[in-house]
Amino acid sequence: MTTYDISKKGDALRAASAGDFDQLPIYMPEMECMDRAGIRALQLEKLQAQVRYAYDHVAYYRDEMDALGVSPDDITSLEDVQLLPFTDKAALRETFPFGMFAVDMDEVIELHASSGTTGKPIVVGYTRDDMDVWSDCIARLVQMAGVLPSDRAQMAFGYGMFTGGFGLHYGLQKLGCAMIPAGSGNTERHIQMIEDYGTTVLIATPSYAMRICEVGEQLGYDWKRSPLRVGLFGGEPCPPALKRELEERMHIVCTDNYGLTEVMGPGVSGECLAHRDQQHIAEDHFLWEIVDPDTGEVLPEGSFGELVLTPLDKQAIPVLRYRTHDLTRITTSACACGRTLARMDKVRARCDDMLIIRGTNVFPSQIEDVLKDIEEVTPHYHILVETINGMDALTVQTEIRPEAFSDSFEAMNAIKAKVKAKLDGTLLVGVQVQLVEPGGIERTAGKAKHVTDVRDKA
Ligand code: DLL
Repeated sequence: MTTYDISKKGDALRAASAGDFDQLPIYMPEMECMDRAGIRALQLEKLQAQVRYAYDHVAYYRDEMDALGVSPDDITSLEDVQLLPFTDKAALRETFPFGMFAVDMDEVIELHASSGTTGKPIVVGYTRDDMDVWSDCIARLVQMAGVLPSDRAQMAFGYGMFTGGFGLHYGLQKLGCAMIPAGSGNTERHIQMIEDYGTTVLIATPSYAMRICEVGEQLGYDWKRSPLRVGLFGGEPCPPALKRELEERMHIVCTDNYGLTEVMGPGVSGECLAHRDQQHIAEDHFLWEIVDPDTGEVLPEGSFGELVLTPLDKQAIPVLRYRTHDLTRITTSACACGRTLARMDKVRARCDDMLIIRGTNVFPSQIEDVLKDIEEVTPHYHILVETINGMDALTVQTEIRPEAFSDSFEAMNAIKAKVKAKLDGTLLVGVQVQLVEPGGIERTAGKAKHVTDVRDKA
């Protein structure tokens, strides 16, 4: 067996592709590699305590459970979670700001809020124990990517109410990394800091990481010789083609990590280097279910549907059966990395981001998948939905790659026709295509906004 020095650029990936997983660290092997029966027993014990805690401390849950005629004593198996009410965003909004809190504010040591753009935000709180659990969950997922205590980690998430910044910060620091709290924005400064401080780990949304990559290339920065070796991404879908491109162009290993404010923030699940399109769920802290997004009916393991999460040891805000709206499927089969924790497929779509165009369902991820196979365009795109002559009109703006860009009208028209034919064929609805010059699609320092829907609502 070859020995790898995984603090060296590329060695974690080389070890993983050679199947030498015992050379990659596991932060909490006693939890992450526990046998399935042990995980289920631990989950049941925690679920019973958490349901009792929510019932005793949150009036909202007491009322909901009383109305359903369910008592905490009815939870005698993991399947009994199905007796409990669902929780959705509306419940957290209606009780804004602290109506769902189970503890006195004196016990809360930090607040965060969702990144919602409309209406009231959702505010969540954490006790000291909640923060400890959160940091442990993060330390685990960063080690899945091969991050070590000796790493220097540069934060490109914002440090505001968004859970991404501080969440990753505390977890990386708990592992022992040197944190470089650069924050979001000022892309050129990020590149300078990577070089000056010998940054080895970058934390960002994948779309902002691509921006950092491009700006570095424009400045003549040599990513191959850069100290950077790991990218920790999350906060938005990371299409496989985008991840591959970032790994190749920046010469780093990237993992994509999932979470949401309402149940904790980042740290719910993270990608290991064995299954690059899935993420291990921190099952000792989250009970998962997959339900039919329309009926709420619980689906068997392996089915594709909406992820529902019940955090198992939240103190400040216990949340029962949270409807994430994220679509995925879950498996508990063995993983080559050695972890026994269930794996969820990467979230590519939400049930509420489906567009209905002249009666046909269209997901932005379908458009992404078509564009990724067209070599003349970049992964950057934007979708505009309007009402024209009383009808839905869908325009896909896609950015041409510098090497494919020319001032020949015919050449550009041929690319446009190719993109349109592929999109029409997949989406089964007529699409307008607009080719945009390289760099023409707006880049943001946070989550990318892919859709503008300005249809008449009448
Ligand atoms: O985005 C938490 C987070 C921050 C996760 C940083 C990972 C890294 P919210 O702002 O509440 O929380 O948004 C949560 O974003 O329901 C998903 O729809 C989406 N999302 C988050 N991470 C991923 C991911 C944070 N890796 C919502 N892949 C979730 C796909 C993601 N979607």
